[in-house]
Amino acid sequence: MMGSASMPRFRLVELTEGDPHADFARDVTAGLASEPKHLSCRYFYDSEGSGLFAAICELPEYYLTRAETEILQRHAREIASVVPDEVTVIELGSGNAVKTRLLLQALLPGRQVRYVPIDICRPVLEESAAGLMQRFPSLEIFAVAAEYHEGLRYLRSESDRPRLILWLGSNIGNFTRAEAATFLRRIRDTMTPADRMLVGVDLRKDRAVLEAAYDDAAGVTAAFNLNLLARINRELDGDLDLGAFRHRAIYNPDLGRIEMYLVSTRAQRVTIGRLGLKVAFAPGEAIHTENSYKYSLTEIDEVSKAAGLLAERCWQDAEGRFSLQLFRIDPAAH
Ligand code: AVI
Repeated sequence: MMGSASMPRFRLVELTEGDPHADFARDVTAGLASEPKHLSCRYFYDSEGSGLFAAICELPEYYLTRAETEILQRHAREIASVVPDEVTVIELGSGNAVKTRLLLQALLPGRQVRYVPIDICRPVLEESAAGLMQRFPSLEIFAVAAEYHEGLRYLRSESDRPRLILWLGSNIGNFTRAEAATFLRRIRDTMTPADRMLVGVDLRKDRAVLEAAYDDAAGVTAAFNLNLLARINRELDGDLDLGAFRHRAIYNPDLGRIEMYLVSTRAQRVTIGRLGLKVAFAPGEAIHTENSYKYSLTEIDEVSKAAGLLAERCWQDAEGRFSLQLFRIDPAAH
């Protein structure tokens, strides 16, 4: 814990429901026994995977981070203008919080800000909090190491001041549209009329741009995807040969989503010692590891309406690749 004993500027709680290793073991068992095989993208983000994701955000092909940063650079002051003098900024999936700095920079002069980053990866939370505290000497940080649904429960308790809830980076894209509406509705049900929510959403666009963003020339996204198998080897005593799987990212325009797979390059049988499991792969057989949904403006409207939210403002980057939406609750919604 940092800060003075009487008034700590930094606190961290870890809200782990049950045993995360047991969840991983259970989901790997179920996912590899399924037809077709699948693994959840929530398991990408161990320390290794969080580092690889930070590297993805810097890639020339992964335009999402740059586009969202451009919008924040241009409009952070306008966003700050709707925020009261005392505010709690809650960020879901805060990661390294690089973009959040732009907002905090606009908010902090003249405001008392408590920042509540919620992220599954504790080391990332600790590192980003240390950087933010150095950069912003008056900032109070209460970090929450938790999954989204646990973090949501926490949102209810942080209600002594108006809140600005951040869900940036098109994290919404890793939910189906129905799940996104349900999740936003659950957040909405914690909001008062003074609260605002800022959501970053990646927009539908050309297949070539999308597929390059998820299959970069340097192979960082491939390494990010393959880290799931490396994680099975590390944590569950697997013997998967990473060289016998290749990364695949394809755009499905009907569903408006990028789909990521790990494809077995040959017939093989793998053993996962801690699970007492043997799994056979046919040549070309795929494990589905992630969906990343892209939105039209109409689809954003539909999901936000279903969640009982009203867009007070929305912005796009100059090339119209990404949208940032500032929501408040729709009092007329049921
Ligand atoms: C975290 N999430 C929004 C990223 C995305 O674009 O869907 C994860 C990612 N997967 C591959 N590249 C980035």
